Amino acid sequence: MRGVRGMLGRTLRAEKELPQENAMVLGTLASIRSVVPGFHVDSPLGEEGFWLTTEQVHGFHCLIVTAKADRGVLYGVFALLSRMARNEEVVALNEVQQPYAPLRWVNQWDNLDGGIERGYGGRSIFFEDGRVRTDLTLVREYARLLASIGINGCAINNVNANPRLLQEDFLPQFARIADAFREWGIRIAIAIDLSSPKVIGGLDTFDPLDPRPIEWWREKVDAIYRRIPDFGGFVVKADSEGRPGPSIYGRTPVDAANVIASALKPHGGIVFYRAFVYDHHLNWQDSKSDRAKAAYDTFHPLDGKFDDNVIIQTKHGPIDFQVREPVSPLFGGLQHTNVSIELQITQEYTGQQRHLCFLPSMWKEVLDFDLQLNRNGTPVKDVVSGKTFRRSIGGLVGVANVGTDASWLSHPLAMANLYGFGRLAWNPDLSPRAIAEEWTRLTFGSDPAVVNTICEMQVNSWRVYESYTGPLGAQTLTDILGSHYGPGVESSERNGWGQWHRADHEGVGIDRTVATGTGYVGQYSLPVAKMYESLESTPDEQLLFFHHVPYTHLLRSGKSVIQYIYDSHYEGAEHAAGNVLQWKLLRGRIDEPRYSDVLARLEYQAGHSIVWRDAVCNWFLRASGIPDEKHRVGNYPDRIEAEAMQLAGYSIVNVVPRENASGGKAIECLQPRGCKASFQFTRDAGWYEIDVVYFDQSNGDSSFRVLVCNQLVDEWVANDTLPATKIGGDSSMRRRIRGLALRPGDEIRIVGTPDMEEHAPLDYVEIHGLQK
Ligand code: GCV
Repeated sequence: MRGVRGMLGRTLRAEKELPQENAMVLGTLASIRSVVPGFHVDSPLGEEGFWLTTEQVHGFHCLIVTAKADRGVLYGVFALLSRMARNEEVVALNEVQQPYAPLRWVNQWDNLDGGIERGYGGRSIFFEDGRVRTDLTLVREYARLLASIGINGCAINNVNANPRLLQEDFLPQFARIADAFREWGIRIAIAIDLSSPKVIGGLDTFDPLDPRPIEWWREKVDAIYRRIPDFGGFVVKADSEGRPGPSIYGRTPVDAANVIASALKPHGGIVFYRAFVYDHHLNWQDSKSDRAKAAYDTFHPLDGKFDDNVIIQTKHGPIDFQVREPVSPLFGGLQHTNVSIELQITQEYTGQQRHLCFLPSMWKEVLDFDLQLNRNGTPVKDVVSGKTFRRSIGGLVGVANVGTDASWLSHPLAMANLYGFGRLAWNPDLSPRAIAEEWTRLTFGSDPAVVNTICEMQVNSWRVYESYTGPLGAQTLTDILGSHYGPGVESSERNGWGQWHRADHEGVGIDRTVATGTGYVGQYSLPVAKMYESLESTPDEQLLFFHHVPYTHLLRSGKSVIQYIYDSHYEGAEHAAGNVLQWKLLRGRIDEPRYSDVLARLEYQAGHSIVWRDAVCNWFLRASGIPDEKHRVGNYPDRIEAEAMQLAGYSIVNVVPRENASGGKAIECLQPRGCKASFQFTRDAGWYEIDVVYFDQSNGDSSFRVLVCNQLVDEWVANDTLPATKIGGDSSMRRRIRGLALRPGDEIRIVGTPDMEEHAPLDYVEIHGLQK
């Protein structure tokens, strides 16, 4: 009713009996059979599948949505509404759909204080000030949204769980969330801290084999089910990144998971035990130590020992949601255990919803990857859905991290990732393009120019992002010790969190072969291992993940690795700039608020891709000593460095790492009343655009004014909320001043006024001539 009213502005009449006129008939098979004797389905319907059909009933044309159970009817109704919204035929329907995977869950990493770990779409919709929110309107909206894409479960809190969540007073609060979700066929789960029996239970141990914690978990779980009879279960992050776990007592994940599983079992609950277990104090000097091996090394020996209501939830790659990783070998290493694949919808390492990065393109490759475990072909999608090894449960889990932001994930185009996750969990055989097209039509309407432009931008965007942040399998070359956002090539080396690229003066990449490297390759099935063991058969896009090669190594294209690194960064940045132009062609075809919002984000991305390009290329130029054949890297003829300007009040600072500012330096103003940086324009008279590259930290709102020959041409306040409290690649920003008539000798002056910890920092100015 609500969907039709929202789309067509018509209010349908709801009746419990069949009317004597044309109608839409919604109901389970049993209820429809009771009013339409002889009604039967041609193909069998699973528990959550549905059938959309049309029939003459008592001489009237009826559109029937039916399923074995209510949840299937709900999914059928959403499928029908989706067709209507996309202007598709609904008159002569005959369509049966079944979900591919039984578990189609999202996880939220929400904290009790209302923050969201790795969340970029505002505050938590579930929690504020240490409690569940009083107003759960957004939770109900979210539940509806999730149901519309076939999601059937949601874990509502951060896997870095607060033990307080299991205290008595939280139960009634969770019950309210569960009530809101239940209406839409979604079960809730909570992430738990394994030390809870000790931290909040008053016991002196949480040893999973001690009878007291065992009893504690049983009582806790029983209490939860008294309040929430359809409670889904627990998500467990243990022995990972400092979280307590069974290893403290010399116990294994099996010991811990099975204790909790047996408490949940009588109620039908599940334990999602995460395979993201690794040592973050690795000895980086040991060339054999390799974080990528950790999950397989820990869990493969335990295969077959987990209870049947335990699921091992494994990130899609062996590291951590990088822009490109190979598929985790653990999917092949657990043949007698339930598994689920964890995908990340929130764009932690893929641009944090400030960069466009359509992830279904990546997920589709992951799900289709053939692990070659038998001769029939064993794509990841079949392993995780339980089909390959005939497991009764299994599925896909997406870390969504939506927030209170009006568009849930902040970037209006990022919602295509949440949509795409749901659609792939339902049907992994959909193409990324089909998903992008469905989403665009549902979100922006069916204007072909709009649909084509947005689809094209979406389906290319993952590879574009990869091309300027981590090509050839180098993973995201970001600051892995901090924000996971801007460039930070050096940060992933020489520390215990794992090595990303082991680049030195001679070459780049990690040798993970069995013959000479870390041995990681040996965790795959023989045919897959054979492919990755050899340099020749490893796909170029994964090359540096598996092999250490000289910079001069030639790729299949005949290009050297170092030249590819340079070219791909330049091409990526050009593509990002091209997206701005493409988007501008849609002006007037999209409502103004969304048009402007997306435009501003694409412009920002185009600027930030230059920051990435320059940081990574200069880092590799310095490491390799091999110049760019096209003379771009390190040569910026249109650029005037801030440190080379005439400074009044401003002082020059060295930026660390040096690649994160042009020339390794920037200027800062410590004078409360402001500072000036100026230079003379020396080129021919004409029309120009000026890019002012400055830094916008989150700990102050500096202001800037730009004057040409004493005439104010632009002014702004640096008040964005980038993830940075210092000068660097995270905080770098670009302000474009268009259409300026400049003459030789003109003085261009920037006046910066600091605010709090942000000292009106400037990096450089770039001047672009406009064609006459
Ligand atoms: C919730 C990465 C993220 C962490 C996250 C962790 C995990 O390391 O940076 O924020 O913690 O993965 O998945 O547990």
